[in-house]
Amino acid sequence: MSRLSTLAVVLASLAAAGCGRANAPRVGEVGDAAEKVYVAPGKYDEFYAFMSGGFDGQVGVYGLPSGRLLRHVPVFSQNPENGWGYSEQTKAMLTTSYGFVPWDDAHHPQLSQTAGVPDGRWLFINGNNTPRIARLDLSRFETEEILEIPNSAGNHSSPFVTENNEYVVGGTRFSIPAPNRDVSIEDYKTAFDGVLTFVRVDSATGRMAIAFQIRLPAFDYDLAHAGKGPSHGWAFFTSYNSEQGNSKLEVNASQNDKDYIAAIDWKRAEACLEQRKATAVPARYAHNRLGEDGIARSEWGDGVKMLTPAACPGLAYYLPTPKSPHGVDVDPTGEFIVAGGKLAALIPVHSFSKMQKAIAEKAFAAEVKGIPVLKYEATIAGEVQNPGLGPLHTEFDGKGYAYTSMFISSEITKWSLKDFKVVDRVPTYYSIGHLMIPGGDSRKPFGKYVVALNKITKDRYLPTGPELAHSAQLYEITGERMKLLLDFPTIGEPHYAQALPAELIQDRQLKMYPLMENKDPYAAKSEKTTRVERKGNVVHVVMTSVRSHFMPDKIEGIRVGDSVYFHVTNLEQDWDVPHGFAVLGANNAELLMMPGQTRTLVWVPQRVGIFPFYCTDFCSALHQEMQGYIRVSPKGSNVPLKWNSPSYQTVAGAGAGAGAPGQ
Ligand code: K7E
Ligand code: CUA
Repeated sequence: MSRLSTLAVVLASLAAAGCGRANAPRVGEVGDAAEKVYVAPGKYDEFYAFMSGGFDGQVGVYGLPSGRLLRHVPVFSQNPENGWGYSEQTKAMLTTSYGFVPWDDAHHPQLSQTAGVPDGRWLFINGNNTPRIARLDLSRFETEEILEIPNSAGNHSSPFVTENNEYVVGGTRFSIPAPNRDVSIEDYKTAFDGVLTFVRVDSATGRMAIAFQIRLPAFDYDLAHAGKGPSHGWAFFTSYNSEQGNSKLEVNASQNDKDYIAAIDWKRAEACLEQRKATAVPARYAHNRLGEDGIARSEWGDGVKMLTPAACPGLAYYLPTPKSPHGVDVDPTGEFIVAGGKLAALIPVHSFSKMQKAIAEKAFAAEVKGIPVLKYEATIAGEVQNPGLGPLHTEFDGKGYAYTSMFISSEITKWSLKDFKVVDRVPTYYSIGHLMIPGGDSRKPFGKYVVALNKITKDRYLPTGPELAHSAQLYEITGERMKLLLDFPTIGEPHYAQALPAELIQDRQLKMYPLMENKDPYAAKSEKTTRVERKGNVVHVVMTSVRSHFMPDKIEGIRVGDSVYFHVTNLEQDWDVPHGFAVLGANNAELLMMPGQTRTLVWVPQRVGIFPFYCTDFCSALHQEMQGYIRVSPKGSNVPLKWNSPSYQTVAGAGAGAGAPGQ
């Protein structure tokens, strides 16, 4: 594109983006928009939207079209709301080969799919800084499994799923030596690797396992999407820094006119694995799962199978793609592979069928470390001209249109998959990153809305000091023109998001944990089995909670320096009746127990005295009465262990004639 026309695009898009106030809807439109997002009291939203929390490491669940926050589900970060990562049962979920990591950065929620359509079973999301993939169960809105990804640094191109969750993928954004070792950064080109990861998902249980990795040249593997329909069996990863710079990437990685999309034939990979073409590479990685007893445990992986394109020809091809591409998105038919060339002033669209033909005809322009580079003209289906500036991500409405977020010119551009012509543009406030249409990366998008997930908020809400709530915007896409309906704030920085119709999951929600099936070894299924046990300086308090008391609620004989484990079981078998537990001087937060569930908190009393504990969740009219006392005596004291629950006489009082304290 000539300089002049680039300038014209810049000016046009600046005019389009303009200032928020000038683009506020007119009076007549306000009522119309309000009606479209209004969910009357007692009514439900039409869609669940799952938004990454970005640097907060969690998942925000919102209703659409209202934009109401329904839940904040903890994944990669400790969460004080429900003790995630603090309670003894959940701590192991945050175990990694680097130890306990209580905070990560999460970018891309991905709904599990059946036949290429979201099925509402699981949600996967990537841990970026400490490379991991998590799986959430959507009947409980709980993280069930977290798998660490070795040989990776910045698991950003992740965890995009194949049509039937055969795989969720990972890709390293920052190439590093694999296995990692002590080398000079100057040896980047020879000693560093760009490793992609394919993780198998068990179709019955969702359980993940690393199937294989692929060693590619040391570029930055940025985003991914799997093929579908005719392109099922392939996965596409964008890369930038094909210059292989190792510092000042801002300049050094922006030299080449084109970088690459890596097209991976994973069926070919499976064949090569079977032919034993992979080498075993040692790698230590954590695999954390919540067991049937609700307790998280870590297992350790000790190696991976590594494939290389040299040992497995036909495994990988590079598609030249202008200008440091970011997103890569496959349209619902599986034919078009759309890249977001973030520094380009056009949107390149590759054709899967042309790619197949180019491979068959060996239309290669070059080879990079054994990987054929296909000719740009041989795979390109078309370029969307003048879409705005800074294309990042594309979603589809299933009606023949694509919607691309334009970061620099701050807008969404709608274009036709028929002729790659722009048909509509609408400003976003401001600097849109990802965008999301319910089911918009699947074979059958649900359509109706597009949500802009913006990077900058500026003047959209009441100011709240230096940090402003992030800004999501909901647009209607049922007509020819996109129409802004609603701004709503989000928690953390949403990168990607996914949504699906509420009816796919709303009737499958777990309402309580069946108490009689509670397998926690310290569960008390009735007040009769509550007790306090001392083993050296470890004390187990096996306790129950029910409206509106704890059992026991009076404990003596605890000593300074003891490790006191409070195992609190919630005896309720009613929906939506959690109890909380907090004790004065506890250094690791509180507990929140769902009905039928046991959670455990460790408390090490540091001083003598009387320490109250209480329920933190307003559960009944007598919630304020839901409290108790613990007496802490000096180290070495001989104050006997006493508690006021039915077991006291039989367990501790045998022969001593001691009653429970002050029954
Ligand atoms: Cu574009 Cu991390 Cu998906 Cu953010 S990434 S915008
Ligand atoms: Cu239990 Cu408040």
